[in-house]
Amino acid sequence: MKLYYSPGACSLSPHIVLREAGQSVELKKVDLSAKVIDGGGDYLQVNPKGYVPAVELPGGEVLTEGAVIVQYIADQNADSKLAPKAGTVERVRLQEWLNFVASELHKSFSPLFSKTASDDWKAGATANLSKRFDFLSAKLQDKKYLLGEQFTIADAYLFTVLNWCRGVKLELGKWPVLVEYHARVAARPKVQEAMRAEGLVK
Ligand SMILES: N[C@@H](CCC(=O)N[C@@H](CS)C(=O)NCC(=O)O)C(=O)O
Repeated sequence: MKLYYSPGACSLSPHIVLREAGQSVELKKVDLSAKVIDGGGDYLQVNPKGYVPAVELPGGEVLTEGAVIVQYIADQNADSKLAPKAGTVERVRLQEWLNFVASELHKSFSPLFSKTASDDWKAGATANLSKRFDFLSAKLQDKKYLLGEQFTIADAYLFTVLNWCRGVKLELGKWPVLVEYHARVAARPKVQEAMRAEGLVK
């Protein structure tokens, strides 16, 4: 599979999932400002929405939307147990988490990265994220991963967005449970491998 990515962006989540699933991955770096693929090519031809992630399947079909891509990879690699079986309540619990990360966390970070967002907007986004982190912290209090003992695709996504706290000066240290969780996921060999391949760690 080809993965269109930008270092450290939300595309890190499917990148981690591909490696956790034992899939080979061909990385295609995208310049998100110019919408140009490293080595040449118009990224808008791949994903007209202009954002990462996108994956190109061996047959040429392109999938977009991170929370959906990771479910496809997990289902194609069921033995890796990265998602409960489709149609079960456990799967819906996983989708609850994926949707929470996408709509309540991921997009709340956007103004914090923006050069044009007002200070008020940024303060509102930080307050919103803090409220969500309180909830998450309570949920993860006595759990290794979001669904319990088993690492899933929702953890790959949550880890990816928690990683952004440092860059936007949102002090994760206020939530020691989340600091521990982040470190636990970071320590996974496949997570390290993905981060290294994106140039995020040595
Ligand atoms: N709805 C998309 C959003 C993806 C997204 O926000 N990607 C960001 C990086 S984290 C991006 O590529 N932004 C550049 C742009 O929108 O031009 C998803 O969930 O996959």
